Amino acid sequence: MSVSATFKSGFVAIIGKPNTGKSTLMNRILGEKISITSPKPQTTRYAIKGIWNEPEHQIVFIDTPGYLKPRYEMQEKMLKIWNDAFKDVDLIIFLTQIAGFPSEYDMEVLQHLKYLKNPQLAVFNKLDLSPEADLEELKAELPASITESIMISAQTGENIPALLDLIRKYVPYHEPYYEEDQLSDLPLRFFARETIREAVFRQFEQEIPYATAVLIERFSEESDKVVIDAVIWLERNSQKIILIGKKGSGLRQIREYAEAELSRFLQTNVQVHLFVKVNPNWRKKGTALKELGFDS
Ligand SMILES: Nc1nc2c(ncn2[C@@H]2O[C@H](COP(=O)(O)OP(=O)(O)OP(=O)(O)O)[C@@H](O)[C@H]2O)c(=O)[nH]1
Ligand SMILES: [Mg+2]
Repeated sequence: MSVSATFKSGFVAIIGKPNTGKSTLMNRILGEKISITSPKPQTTRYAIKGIWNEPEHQIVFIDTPGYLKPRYEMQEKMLKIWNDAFKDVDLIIFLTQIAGFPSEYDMEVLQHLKYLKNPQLAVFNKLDLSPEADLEELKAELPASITESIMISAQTGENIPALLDLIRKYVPYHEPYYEEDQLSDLPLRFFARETIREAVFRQFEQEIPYATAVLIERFSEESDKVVIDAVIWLERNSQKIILIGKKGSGLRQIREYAEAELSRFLQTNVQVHLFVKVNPNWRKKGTALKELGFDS
Protein backbone atom coordinates (compact mmCIF):
# COMPACT_ATOMS: atom_id res chain seq x y z
CA MET A 1 0.00 0.00 0.00
CA SER A 2 1.55 3.33 -0.98
CA VAL A 3 0.73 6.02 1.50
CA SER A 4 1.28 9.76 1.26
CA ALA A 5 3.08 11.69 3.98
CA THR A 6 -0.17 13.44 4.81
CA PHE A 7 -2.10 10.26 5.59
CA LYS A 8 -3.68 10.18 9.05
CA SER A 9 -4.58 7.15 11.09
CA GLY A 10 -5.50 6.64 14.71
CA PHE A 11 -7.75 5.14 17.36
CA VAL A 12 -10.90 6.62 18.82
CA ALA A 13 -12.65 4.99 21.80
CA ILE A 14 -16.37 5.55 22.35
CA ILE A 15 -17.33 5.24 26.00
CA GLY A 16 -20.39 5.92 28.13
CA LYS A 17 -23.49 4.62 29.82
CA PRO A 18 -25.37 1.61 28.43
CA ASN A 19 -28.10 2.34 25.90
CA THR A 20 -26.98 5.85 25.00
CA GLY A 21 -26.22 4.94 21.37
CA LYS A 22 -22.49 4.16 21.19
CA SER A 23 -22.89 1.24 18.82
CA THR A 24 -25.49 3.10 16.76
CA LEU A 25 -23.00 5.96 16.33
CA MET A 26 -20.17 3.68 15.23
CA ASN A 27 -22.43 1.91 12.74
CA ARG A 28 -23.68 5.25 11.43
CA ILE A 29 -20.11 6.46 10.78
CA LEU A 30 -19.07 3.19 9.15
CA GLY A 31 -22.28 2.85 7.14
CA GLU A 32 -22.41 -0.84 8.13
CA LYS A 33 -23.72 -2.69 11.10
CA ILE A 34 -20.49 -3.75 12.75
CA SER A 35 -21.73 -3.60 16.31
CA ILE A 36 -25.11 -4.96 17.36
CA THR A 37 -27.66 -2.60 18.91
CA SER A 38 -30.93 -2.96 20.80
CA PRO A 39 -33.20 -0.91 23.06
CA LYS A 40 -31.85 -2.86 26.06
CA PRO A 41 -28.82 -1.78 28.10
CA GLN A 42 -25.60 -3.79 27.92
CA THR A 43 -26.12 -5.08 24.43
CA THR A 44 -22.43 -4.75 23.58
CA ARG A 45 -20.21 -7.18 25.47
CA TYR A 46 -16.84 -6.68 23.82
CA ALA A 47 -14.65 -3.81 22.68
CA ILE A 48 -15.50 -3.87 18.99
CA LYS A 49 -13.27 -2.17 16.47
CA GLY A 50 -14.78 -0.65 13.37
CA ILE A 51 -12.45 0.73 10.72
CA TRP A 52 -13.43 3.82 8.79
CA ASN A 53 -11.50 4.28 5.58
CA GLU A 54 -11.31 7.51 3.62
CA PRO A 55 -8.78 8.49 0.93
CA GLU A 56 -6.58 10.40 3.41
CA HIS A 57 -7.63 8.90 6.76
CA GLN A 58 -8.11 5.60 8.45
CA ILE A 59 -9.83 5.93 11.78
CA VAL A 60 -10.28 2.92 14.01
CA PHE A 61 -13.29 3.30 16.31
CA ILE A 62 -13.50 1.20 19.44
CA ASP A 63 -17.07 0.67 20.58
CA THR A 64 -17.06 -0.38 24.22
CA PRO A 65 -19.65 -2.05 26.45
CA GLY A 66 -21.45 0.40 28.69
CA TYR A 67 -20.87 -1.34 31.99
CA LEU A 68 -23.08 -1.43 35.04
CA LYS A 69 -21.86 -2.34 38.50
CA PRO A 70 -19.66 -5.45 38.30
CA ARG A 71 -22.17 -7.79 39.90
CA TYR A 72 -21.27 -10.72 37.72
CA GLU A 73 -17.90 -11.83 36.56
CA MET A 74 -19.02 -10.93 33.06
CA GLN A 75 -19.45 -7.33 34.10
CA GLU A 76 -15.97 -7.27 35.63
CA LYS A 77 -14.67 -8.36 32.25
CA MET A 78 -16.58 -5.51 30.67
CA LEU A 79 -14.99 -3.10 33.12
CA LYS A 80 -11.54 -4.35 32.18
CA ILE A 81 -12.30 -3.98 28.47
CA TRP A 82 -13.52 -0.49 29.18
CA ASN A 83 -10.36 0.52 31.03
CA ASP A 84 -8.12 -1.07 28.40
CA ALA A 85 -9.93 0.86 25.69
CA PHE A 86 -8.57 4.14 27.09
CA LYS A 87 -4.95 3.20 26.77
CA ASP A 88 -3.05 4.76 23.89
CA VAL A 89 -6.10 6.01 22.04
CA ASP A 90 -5.79 9.30 20.18
CA LEU A 91 -9.22 10.47 21.23
CA ILE A 92 -11.88 9.44 23.74
CA ILE A 93 -15.46 10.17 22.82
CA PHE A 94 -17.57 10.50 25.93
CA LEU A 95 -21.02 9.66 24.61
CA THR A 96 -24.17 10.41 26.54
CA GLN A 97 -27.78 11.16 25.79
CA ILE A 98 -29.15 14.63 26.27
CA ALA A 99 -32.21 13.61 28.29
CA GLY A 100 -31.24 13.01 31.90
CA PHE A 101 -27.69 14.39 31.56
CA PRO A 102 -25.76 14.35 33.84
CA SER A 103 -26.85 11.04 35.33
CA GLU A 104 -25.01 9.54 38.26
CA TYR A 105 -23.33 7.24 35.77
CA ASP A 106 -22.21 10.19 33.62
CA MET A 107 -20.70 11.84 36.68
CA GLU A 108 -18.78 8.68 37.51
CA VAL A 109 -17.36 8.44 33.99
CA LEU A 110 -16.47 12.14 33.92
CA GLN A 111 -14.71 11.69 37.23
CA HIS A 112 -12.44 9.06 35.57
CA LEU A 113 -11.87 11.17 32.49
CA LYS A 114 -10.57 14.13 34.46
CA TYR A 115 -7.35 12.27 35.18
CA LEU A 116 -6.68 10.93 31.71
CA LYS A 117 -4.21 12.58 29.37
CA ASN A 118 -5.96 11.53 26.13
CA PRO A 119 -7.80 14.23 24.19
CA GLN A 120 -11.51 14.02 24.94
CA LEU A 121 -14.67 15.02 23.16
CA ALA A 122 -18.22 15.05 24.57
CA VAL A 123 -20.98 13.90 22.25
CA PHE A 124 -24.57 14.48 23.35
CA ASN A 125 -26.75 12.01 21.48
CA LYS A 126 -30.46 11.64 20.70
CA LEU A 127 -30.90 15.26 19.65
CA ASP A 128 -33.99 14.13 17.73
CA LEU A 129 -35.66 13.40 21.10
CA SER A 130 -34.53 16.71 22.71
CA PRO A 131 -34.56 19.27 19.90
CA GLU A 132 -34.71 22.17 22.37
CA ALA A 133 -31.49 21.20 24.15
CA ASP A 134 -28.97 23.95 24.92
CA LEU A 135 -25.34 22.93 24.39
CA GLU A 136 -24.03 25.69 26.67
CA GLU A 137 -26.06 24.32 29.59
CA LEU A 138 -24.87 20.77 28.97
CA LYS A 139 -21.24 21.88 28.61
CA ALA A 140 -21.29 23.49 32.04
CA GLU A 141 -21.22 20.01 33.61
CA LEU A 142 -18.10 18.85 31.77
CA PRO A 143 -14.59 18.70 33.28
CA ALA A 144 -11.77 20.76 31.78
CA SER A 145 -10.23 17.59 30.27
CA ILE A 146 -13.00 17.65 27.65
CA THR A 147 -12.12 20.33 25.17
CA GLU A 148 -14.96 20.15 22.68
CA SER A 149 -18.57 19.04 22.57
CA ILE A 150 -21.37 18.60 20.08
CA MET A 151 -25.01 17.50 19.98
CA ILE A 152 -25.94 14.84 17.41
CA SER A 153 -28.48 12.21 16.53
CA ALA A 154 -26.80 8.91 15.70
CA GLN A 155 -30.19 7.67 14.56
CA THR A 156 -31.12 10.41 12.08
CA GLY A 157 -27.55 11.39 11.18
CA GLU A 158 -27.98 15.00 12.30
CA ASN A 159 -24.62 16.76 12.86
CA ILE A 160 -22.61 13.65 12.03
CA PRO A 161 -20.54 15.46 9.35
CA ALA A 162 -19.63 18.16 11.91
CA LEU A 163 -18.69 15.46 14.43
CA LEU A 164 -16.46 13.78 11.85
CA ASP A 165 -14.71 17.10 11.18
CA LEU A 166 -13.98 17.35 14.90
CA ILE A 167 -12.72 13.78 15.10
CA ARG A 168 -10.39 14.16 12.11
CA LYS A 169 -8.56 17.00 13.85
CA TYR A 170 -7.37 14.67 16.60
CA VAL A 171 -6.06 11.89 14.39
CA PRO A 172 -2.26 12.04 13.95
CA TYR A 173 -0.20 11.59 10.80
CA HIS A 174 0.45 7.89 10.61
CA GLU A 175 0.29 5.14 8.04
CA PRO A 176 -2.86 3.02 8.16
CA TYR A 177 -2.98 0.29 10.78
CA TYR A 178 -5.19 -2.01 8.71
CA GLU A 179 -5.75 -2.91 5.05
CA GLU A 180 -7.92 -0.27 3.46
CA ASP A 181 -10.75 -2.64 2.51
CA GLN A 182 -11.03 -3.94 6.05
CA LEU A 183 -14.06 -2.92 8.12
CA SER A 184 -13.18 -4.66 11.34
CA ASP A 185 -10.41 -6.70 12.93
CA LEU A 186 -12.86 -9.41 13.92
CA PRO A 187 -13.40 -12.71 12.15
CA LEU A 188 -16.63 -13.47 10.32
CA ARG A 189 -17.66 -16.05 12.88
CA PHE A 190 -17.71 -13.28 15.46
CA PHE A 191 -20.30 -11.40 13.38
CA ALA A 192 -22.34 -14.56 13.06
CA ARG A 193 -22.35 -14.95 16.84
CA GLU A 194 -23.20 -11.32 17.42
CA THR A 195 -26.03 -11.31 14.89
CA ILE A 196 -27.67 -14.27 16.60
CA ARG A 197 -27.27 -12.52 19.95
CA GLU A 198 -28.85 -9.42 18.46
CA ALA A 199 -31.88 -11.42 17.30
CA VAL A 200 -32.32 -12.71 20.86
CA PHE A 201 -31.93 -9.20 22.32
CA ARG A 202 -34.57 -7.80 20.00
CA GLN A 203 -37.03 -10.67 20.26
CA PHE A 204 -37.15 -11.41 23.98
CA GLU A 205 -37.83 -9.44 27.12
CA GLN A 206 -35.83 -8.94 30.29
CA GLU A 207 -34.01 -12.04 31.44
CA ILE A 208 -33.44 -14.11 28.34
CA PRO A 209 -31.06 -11.77 26.45
CA TYR A 210 -28.81 -11.54 29.49
CA ALA A 211 -28.88 -15.30 30.04
CA THR A 212 -27.78 -15.92 26.47
CA ALA A 213 -24.40 -16.75 25.04
CA VAL A 214 -23.82 -17.95 21.50
CA LEU A 215 -21.08 -20.29 20.33
CA ILE A 216 -20.39 -20.87 16.64
CA GLU A 217 -19.49 -24.52 16.15
CA ARG A 218 -19.16 -24.46 12.37
CA PHE A 219 -18.64 -21.66 9.88
CA SER A 220 -18.05 -23.14 6.48
CA GLU A 221 -17.67 -21.07 3.35
CA GLU A 222 -18.90 -23.13 0.42
CA SER A 223 -18.93 -22.13 -3.24
CA ASP A 224 -22.52 -20.86 -3.24
CA LYS A 225 -23.31 -20.38 0.45
CA VAL A 226 -22.08 -20.08 4.01
CA VAL A 227 -23.28 -22.69 6.50
CA ILE A 228 -23.27 -21.86 10.18
CA ASP A 229 -23.98 -24.16 13.12
CA ALA A 230 -24.51 -22.27 16.36
CA VAL A 231 -25.34 -23.23 19.92
CA ILE A 232 -27.41 -20.84 21.99
CA TRP A 233 -26.54 -21.33 25.65
CA LEU A 234 -29.08 -20.45 28.31
CA GLU A 235 -29.03 -20.73 32.07
CA ARG A 236 -32.29 -22.57 32.72
CA ASN A 237 -34.57 -25.06 31.08
CA SER A 238 -37.54 -22.71 31.42
CA GLN A 239 -35.65 -20.14 29.31
CA LYS A 240 -34.97 -22.78 26.70
CA ILE A 241 -38.70 -23.53 26.42
CA ILE A 242 -39.52 -19.83 25.97
CA LEU A 243 -36.75 -19.28 23.46
CA ILE A 244 -37.73 -22.22 21.30
CA GLY A 245 -41.37 -21.14 21.43
CA LYS A 246 -44.56 -22.80 20.25
CA LYS A 247 -43.73 -25.37 17.57
CA GLY A 248 -40.27 -23.82 17.36
CA SER A 249 -41.58 -20.41 16.28
CA GLY A 250 -39.18 -18.44 18.53
CA LEU A 251 -36.15 -20.28 17.27
CA ARG A 252 -37.35 -20.00 13.69
CA GLN A 253 -37.59 -16.21 14.01
CA ILE A 254 -34.03 -16.01 15.35
CA ARG A 255 -32.82 -18.15 12.48
CA GLU A 256 -34.65 -16.09 9.87
CA TYR A 257 -33.33 -12.83 11.32
CA ALA A 258 -29.76 -14.14 11.42
CA GLU A 259 -29.95 -15.56 7.89
CA ALA A 260 -31.33 -12.32 6.46
CA GLU A 261 -28.82 -10.07 8.26
CA LEU A 262 -25.81 -12.27 7.54
CA SER A 263 -26.77 -12.80 3.87
CA ARG A 264 -26.87 -9.05 3.48
CA PHE A 265 -23.59 -8.57 5.30
CA LEU A 266 -21.71 -11.41 3.57
CA GLN A 267 -23.46 -10.94 0.21
CA THR A 268 -24.09 -14.64 -0.24
CA ASN A 269 -26.70 -17.17 0.85
CA VAL A 270 -26.38 -18.04 4.51
CA GLN A 271 -27.84 -21.12 6.16
CA VAL A 272 -28.02 -21.10 9.94
CA HIS A 273 -28.62 -24.18 12.09
CA LEU A 274 -29.39 -23.43 15.71
CA PHE A 275 -29.10 -25.69 18.76
CA VAL A 276 -30.21 -24.70 22.25
CA LYS A 277 -28.40 -25.94 25.34
CA VAL A 278 -28.60 -25.21 29.05
CA ASN A 279 -25.58 -24.47 31.23
CA PRO A 280 -26.62 -23.08 34.63
CA ASN A 281 -24.73 -19.92 35.55
CA TRP A 282 -22.42 -19.81 32.53
CA ARG A 283 -21.90 -16.18 33.47
CA LYS A 284 -20.15 -17.03 36.71
CA LYS A 285 -17.90 -19.79 35.46
CA GLY A 286 -14.45 -18.68 34.38
CA THR A 287 -13.89 -21.61 32.08
CA ALA A 288 -17.27 -21.32 30.45
CA LEU A 289 -16.63 -17.61 29.97
CA LYS A 290 -13.39 -18.39 28.22
CA GLU A 291 -15.01 -20.97 26.00
CA LEU A 292 -17.64 -18.42 25.08
CA GLY A 293 -15.10 -15.83 24.06
CA PHE A 294 -14.71 -13.63 27.15
CA ASP A 295 -11.02 -14.37 27.30
CA SER A 296 -9.42 -10.95 27.11
N1 LIG B 1 -34.18 8.40 19.22
C1 LIG B 1 -32.90 8.00 19.16
N2 LIG B 1 -32.58 6.76 19.53
C2 LIG B 1 -31.28 6.38 19.43
C3 LIG B 1 -30.27 7.25 18.96
N3 LIG B 1 -29.09 6.59 19.00
C4 LIG B 1 -29.36 5.35 19.46
N4 LIG B 1 -30.68 5.21 19.73
C5 LIG B 1 -31.38 4.01 20.26
O1 LIG B 1 -30.92 3.78 21.58
C6 LIG B 1 -30.88 2.36 21.84
C7 LIG B 1 -29.50 1.95 22.33
O2 LIG B 1 -28.58 2.09 21.27
P1 LIG B 1 -27.21 1.27 21.25
O3 LIG B 1 -26.41 1.81 20.12
O4 LIG B 1 -27.44 -0.20 21.33
O5 LIG B 1 -26.60 1.79 22.65
P2 LIG B 1 -25.18 1.45 23.33
O6 LIG B 1 -24.71 2.72 23.96
O7 LIG B 1 -24.29 0.82 22.33
O8 LIG B 1 -25.62 0.43 24.46
P3 LIG B 1 -24.74 -0.73 25.19
O9 LIG B 1 -24.09 -1.56 24.12
O10 LIG B 1 -25.77 -1.49 25.93
O11 LIG B 1 -23.75 -0.03 26.08
C8 LIG B 1 -31.30 1.68 20.54
O12 LIG B 1 -32.67 1.36 20.62
C9 LIG B 1 -31.03 2.74 19.49
O13 LIG B 1 -31.86 2.60 18.35
C10 LIG B 1 -30.66 8.58 18.55
O14 LIG B 1 -29.87 9.41 18.11
N5 LIG B 1 -31.98 8.89 18.68
MG1 LIG C 1 -23.45 -1.02 22.30
